[in-house]
Amino acid sequence: RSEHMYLDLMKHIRDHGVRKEDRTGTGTLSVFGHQMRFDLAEGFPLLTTKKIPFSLIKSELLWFIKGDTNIRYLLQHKNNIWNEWAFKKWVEHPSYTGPDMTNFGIRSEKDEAFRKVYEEQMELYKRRMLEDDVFAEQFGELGDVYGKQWRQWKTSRGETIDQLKDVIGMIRTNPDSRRLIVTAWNPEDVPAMALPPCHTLFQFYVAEGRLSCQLYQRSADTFLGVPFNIASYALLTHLIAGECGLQPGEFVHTLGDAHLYVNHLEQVDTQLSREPRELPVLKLNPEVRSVFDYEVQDIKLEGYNPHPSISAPIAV
Ligand code: UFP
Repeated sequence: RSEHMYLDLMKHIRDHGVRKEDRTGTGTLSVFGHQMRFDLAEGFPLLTTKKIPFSLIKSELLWFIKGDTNIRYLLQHKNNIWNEWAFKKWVEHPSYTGPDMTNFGIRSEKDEAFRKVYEEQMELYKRRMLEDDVFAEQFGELGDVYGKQWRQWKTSRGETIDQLKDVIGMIRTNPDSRRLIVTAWNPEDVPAMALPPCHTLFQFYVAEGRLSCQLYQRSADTFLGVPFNIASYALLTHLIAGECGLQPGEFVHTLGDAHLYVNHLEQVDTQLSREPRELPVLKLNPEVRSVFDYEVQDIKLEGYNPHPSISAPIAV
């Protein structure tokens, strides 16, 4: 069953991972090179051994697909997962005159008084992002994120490549192609990026009327990040299969540095003690013809009945 692919990986890293220091200073157990396969006909691979907020996965993926790189769309959908990145740009800008927010991530974890001030500033920022068009345009923009790489890849000749649209066209016209690839990794941009793409590259494959997708993920926070990543690419595969008149096949998830942060190990044990339940089923609005036209209400899950969520600190 699908979910065991994931649970077995966590168990494997916990029992056999090597202790490895990392950029965030947290410390990890890590393995290099691992592959999971999810047959999408079995059900939608959203974990049931802990509750995962599917609405966040949905609005983030639609945001990528639209080629949007401004967090305003996410805020309008009550999705806060990219806020810190945009907020950082705002508080480092000369026109920001509020209290000093240097290193707000680490400081708000250690200093309760600062945390209050930070949360207040973040609320102000979010409100202004939603109410002030000019402010939103300038200070909600993240620049080089997936939406840009997928839909508006800039070439050295000043042209723009719409990788997602092109790959959908190729799936339709030349499904046997072995070149059905979208890449987010641009070596020219990487040195200047705060967070170089974790989902580095994905490839589609068509056989027997089914569309499969394989993702190469260079770095995988197995407890917190990977459950989101699996569901996001499974959803993308469903949407594109629908547009191309194909059935969803497999999602193949290939990981580079697959790690568990050492401050997640207790949570991992809790999750591993739980029994997976029936997977939910994805329901797409059949009226929507193109992946570019979906809105959040066109995508629904039925029969999602997970164990409770398990909270864990995120390493930044
Ligand atoms: N990470 C994920 N999935 C994601 C994402 C980040 O697992 O979709 F955006 C994790 C991987 C790693 C950290 O723990 O975030 C990125 O750090 P680094 O760039 O040092 O690999």
